[in-house]
Amino acid sequence: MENLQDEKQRDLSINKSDGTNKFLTTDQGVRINDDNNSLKAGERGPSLLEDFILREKITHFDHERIPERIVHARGSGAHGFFEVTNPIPELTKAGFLQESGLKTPVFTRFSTVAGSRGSTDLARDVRGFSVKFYTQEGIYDLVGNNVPVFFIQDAAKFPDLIHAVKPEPHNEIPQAASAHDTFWDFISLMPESMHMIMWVMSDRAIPRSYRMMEGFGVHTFRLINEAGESSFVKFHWKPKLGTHAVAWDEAQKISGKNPDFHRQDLWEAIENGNFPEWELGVQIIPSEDEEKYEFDLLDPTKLVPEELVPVTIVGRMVLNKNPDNFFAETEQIAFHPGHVVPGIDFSNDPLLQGRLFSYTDTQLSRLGSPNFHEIPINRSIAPVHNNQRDGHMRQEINKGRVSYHPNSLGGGCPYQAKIAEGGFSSFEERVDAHKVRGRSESFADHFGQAKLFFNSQTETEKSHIVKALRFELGKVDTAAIRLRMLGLLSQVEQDLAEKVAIGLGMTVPTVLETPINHGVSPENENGNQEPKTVESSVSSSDALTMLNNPTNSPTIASRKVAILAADGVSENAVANIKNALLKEDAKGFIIAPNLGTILTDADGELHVDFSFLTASSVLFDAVYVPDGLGISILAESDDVNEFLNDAYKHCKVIGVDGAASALLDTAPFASKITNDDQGLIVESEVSSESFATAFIAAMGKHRFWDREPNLYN
Ligand code: HDE
Repeated sequence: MENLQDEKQRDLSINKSDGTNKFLTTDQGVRINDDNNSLKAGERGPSLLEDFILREKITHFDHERIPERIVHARGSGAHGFFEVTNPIPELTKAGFLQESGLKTPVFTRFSTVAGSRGSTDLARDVRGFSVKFYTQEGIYDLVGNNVPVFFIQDAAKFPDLIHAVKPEPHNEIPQAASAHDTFWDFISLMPESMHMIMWVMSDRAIPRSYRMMEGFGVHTFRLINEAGESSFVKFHWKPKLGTHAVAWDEAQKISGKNPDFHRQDLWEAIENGNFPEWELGVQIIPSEDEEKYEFDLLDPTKLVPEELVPVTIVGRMVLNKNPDNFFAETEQIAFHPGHVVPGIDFSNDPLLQGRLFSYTDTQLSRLGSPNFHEIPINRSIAPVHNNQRDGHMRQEINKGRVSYHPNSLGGGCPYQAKIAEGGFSSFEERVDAHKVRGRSESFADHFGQAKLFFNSQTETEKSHIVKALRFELGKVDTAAIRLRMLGLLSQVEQDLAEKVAIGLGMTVPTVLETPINHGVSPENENGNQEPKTVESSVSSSDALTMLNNPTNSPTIASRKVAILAADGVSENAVANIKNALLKEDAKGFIIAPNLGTILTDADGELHVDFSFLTASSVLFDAVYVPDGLGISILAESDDVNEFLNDAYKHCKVIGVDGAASALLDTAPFASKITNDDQGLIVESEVSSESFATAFIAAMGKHRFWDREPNLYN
């Protein structure tokens, strides 16, 4: 197989345009002499309809927008490549997984689900994680999320779920938030969503960065090998930077200070050469093990614990190029879980089956034509020849009189490929069944894995789930909905329900109000089961936590440190930390009362990156206040106190040396500081190497959540 790493860029270059040193023209190529004035009958007279230049410009502008995605409208993407590190030819014949070192171009888009295109990146929400592989055998799309399970079991409920979570229809409130009555009304009647709810109420739903999220294919898919044998597979993306989150209070503040936080983070990391990277892993379940587990592989509300089936790494993805044009690439890209190549196939997961219909259908209204595959970002680098013809905005000029098959006039071309020639053939699964509108009994467990998830969390993470639920349900006006939710939560864990109830000023109901819809309506006889709990055969799994997650590493690469300073700051101290950070690929930014420069204690000048007005603790990973004569100015600043207070509250590393140590005595949180807080790096000696080492090591731990019980009680 030929290495295709740059093939997609070469393909895109055909459509790229750059106006540098070129004349301004109309869309018809006529050079424009005056782009500032419309054609008028006299300088003060009415404009003339004849002005084709004005009409063309305004008409194009009037039609610039296309409908945003019905879900996942808000997103950001980048180009990169996928490289095979551990080929699996025995499992799949997919060409892009065959040879070690083989590189395939990709475009990856991350997104939130509920918000509009202009909504905040830091909403509490699932994140989309979609990868388009431009393989030599055609397009393969892995359209996943950063959570391995989903809210519902059957595609029929998807429009209901999305209607419930989107802003309420009468007043279009709230934007990009699940904390409102309609969402929780629906959830409280859908016990099958409880496992997903645990994930969405956890810090997975407020990632620190797109670069620090896991990705999951969610459904069980099939791999097919050359011999036509099938195994089931679950796909995993494991981030090189580990899996990290922000605090909920922080997320809300970021939404105000920089709603583009994740978009900017991805963009800047790539511009700075800190290319985001993930490993692609597979969990393989042999066909004969299909019914081996206490959960059904076809049920998308279940995961396969890594303790039962380990994840095998097969390759890595690196994102190394930002798009040239957001609309042309990130907005017009069209993913579809049904875009598969020979060697990959579907399972009968009823959610996946519904998705296989939805994605082409939605592109027809979003992109406006069945020719969306011709849009440069969607174009396959494998040759495309068929008898599909015409339609809005058709680009291709198909030659000849033949547009049907079979034909003799065209010599039978384009001709079908035999399986040995790479022709796609579906896995020949035997299906012998009655046609039913129903659900399998094996889908009836709605609480077993919700319990597994909750019980796998650290105490800190459990407390964050409790607080998230208090927040979300606290925004629900209808008491009956809150009560139903407490009942469902008690099925996951009594202690969880009781703690949430305290925050709501309610008590957990002892008699469960039977949820009226658990996948089947009472009138329907087909598979009408009560929701139940099936104990998971795994009692706890570190892969499900963020804090004990095996993907985590102490790297601080690409992290940002705020250096608070004023005139008289120690030049050595600043240089010491900045250099130490640079060695770790992290960066320090000077934040001072005003933009411009500040004077150092050595009469030098330091460039100021942000003023107190434009910066905020929530936009940085850690804070450092260096020694200096200006500490008294900082001590009196409300902005500095708020900065430090937020950093402390969000459990970030705070470093102070020399005279700056005094700031901790006057800080609003001074009385809460404990002696064993390893996130506070205090040093009387200025510019010491050990200070920088300790500061960086502490940053590698990400956050010091042990502070929290003291903060909130
Ligand atoms: Fe999607 N989903 N979805 N979804 N989804 C869309 O397709 C849909 C589901 C996911 O960056 C839409 O092109 C149905 C699960 C991502 O462009 C639409 C069902 C998972 C993206 C659609 C699901 C996803 C979408 C809207 C239930 C995780 C963004 C725009 C049967 C595995 C892709 C579009 C991008 C987008 C339908 C459930 C992931 C309407 C009907 C489960 C990451 O077709």
